[in-house]
Amino acid sequence: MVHMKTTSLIALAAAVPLVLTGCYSDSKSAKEKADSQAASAAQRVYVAPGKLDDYYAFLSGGQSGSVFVYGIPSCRFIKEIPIFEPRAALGYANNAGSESYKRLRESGPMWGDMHHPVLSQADGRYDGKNLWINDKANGRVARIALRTFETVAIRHVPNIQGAHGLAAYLPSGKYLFVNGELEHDFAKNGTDAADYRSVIAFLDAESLETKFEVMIVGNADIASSGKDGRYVFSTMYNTENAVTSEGMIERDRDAVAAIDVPLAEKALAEGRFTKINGVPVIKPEEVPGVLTLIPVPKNPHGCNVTPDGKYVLASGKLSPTVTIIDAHTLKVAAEPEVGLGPLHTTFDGRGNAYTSLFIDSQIVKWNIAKAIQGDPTYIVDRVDVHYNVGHTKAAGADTSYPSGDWLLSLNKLSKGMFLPVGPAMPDSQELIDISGEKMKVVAAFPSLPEPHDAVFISRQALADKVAQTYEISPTATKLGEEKIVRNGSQVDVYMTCIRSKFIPEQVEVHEGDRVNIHLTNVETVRNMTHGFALADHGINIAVDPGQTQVVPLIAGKPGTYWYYCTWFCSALHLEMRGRLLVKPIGAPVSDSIVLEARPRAQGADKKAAKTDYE
Ligand code: K7E
Ligand code: CUA
Ligand code: CA
Repeated sequence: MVHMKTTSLIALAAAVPLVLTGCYSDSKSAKEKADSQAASAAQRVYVAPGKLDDYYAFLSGGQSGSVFVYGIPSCRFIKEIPIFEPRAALGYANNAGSESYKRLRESGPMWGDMHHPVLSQADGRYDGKNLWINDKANGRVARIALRTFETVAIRHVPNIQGAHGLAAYLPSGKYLFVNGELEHDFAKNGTDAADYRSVIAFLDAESLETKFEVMIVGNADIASSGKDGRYVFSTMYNTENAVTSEGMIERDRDAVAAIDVPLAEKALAEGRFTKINGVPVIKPEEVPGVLTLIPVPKNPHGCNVTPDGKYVLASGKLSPTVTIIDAHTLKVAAEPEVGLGPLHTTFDGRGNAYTSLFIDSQIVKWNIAKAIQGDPTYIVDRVDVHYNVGHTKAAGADTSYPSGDWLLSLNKLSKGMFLPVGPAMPDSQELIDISGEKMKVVAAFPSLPEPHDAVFISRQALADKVAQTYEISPTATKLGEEKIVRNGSQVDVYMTCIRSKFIPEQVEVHEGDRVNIHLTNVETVRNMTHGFALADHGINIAVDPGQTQVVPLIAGKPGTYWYYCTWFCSALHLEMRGRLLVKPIGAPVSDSIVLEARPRAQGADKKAAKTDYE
């Protein structure tokens, strides 16, 4: 298919000069047509400065370890939410001993590979409360509270390798479930691969504590929940339980796994499980019916339940088909051919499915009901994307009410889209207008590596949910109550900041002291984030209005170390700084908070303090 496209492009290119020389007015009208198409596409995505986008899309950042927030339709990059990697600019996990550092460090390494962002729902719609994401590399799941757009929980999931597919159990949302894509060596003998098993882990959606797991032979890849509280689904591409890529494609059919969640809960209550590493693990051979394997063609990938909850769709990957499975009876309803390399499927709420075709580099739109009825006209449209699309996601497609206007194509390669910027090129994402019968690619934008999946929330669903300032904690330092508390070599500095001053502007400590800076930003207006960087100590934090952050540090060699604000907050931003005065051990230190504007050098006459510039 890729080859065919190239050939037809060459044919097209060869035909162009003929058209140009043959008929000037025709070519002019063709150019006008192209211009007007470009103008209308540009208009569709144009959001004037100061105007708001209709959607905020959360793109999983892949191995960048953070989630990228983009405005849709403008494709403007709005914010990064760091999760599995430190980000100094946001004061996230970059200072050893800080809260965010500890949370990340205690759960695993300081990086992650994030694939599947999931938004919390209530009554079939996004409720604007939580965003969850997996870390495939290190078996973790994180929760971001949308009230602050900050990571509030990270947990390691026991008994799992390659925490991959992630979804919320619907409609209650009480669990998140995450799939073990890489088979786990439970016996810990490193050799008997035939004994490897995977689990699908069910986590408390708030605390992320693992409540129970269901063991499977083979692996679990992508996840999706039924909508009525009975089954959750996972695709499995390695039912062979093989350890080589050839072995993993031996069978013509692999499976979609359906887990009966109420039955699993019953088994738990009856004690029919084995505790492994502190987690109750249900073995399907001991609880008949808890796991049903539905055969589907060769190494399926995407797993997507339709908005009405009637069907679960398994995208064929190595088979040019999508298998439509009845989500209640678990019977295969149809297996329409859609194109080469189907990976993921998404929905517009009008009965159409949109499947990404990795090999064809296309999004194909097809009608689900027609495919089930065997109506040969089920393919509605195809559109080329650039290039090699992985996930595709339409606005609201995971809810019961997709909005059917925009679709993102998350492409793996950008060949030819941008001037080479080194051998490593950016990924390319494309925005497609799906409001009409035909799809229209209207914009493309690069991103950091490498978003897999995305999820959109409408502006309205977020608008009144996000805090503009933190509520000042009752224990936070108040303006005028700043102090320095010493306990041997432990020094706690209770500091405030407000435009354009830190209080105190001078802190005296001894070399090697363990210093905690408890910094409260006492601003009460939005936008007024201040930073605190300490020269030559590797320290930088960001403190939002109303927020208190604690930064531990070890005082260095005797001398003067300036701390300064790193967020450009006011005309006196550069003057917003103070000194950490490190004294030799045993030297007297002062706890004074307020300084004279121009301190006089002790016992020195005026001349001695003069500089060449005075
Ligand atoms: Cu298809 Cu990890 Cu969602 Cu990537 S997975 S594309
Ligand atoms: Cu505070 Cu700059
Ligand atoms: Ca297989």
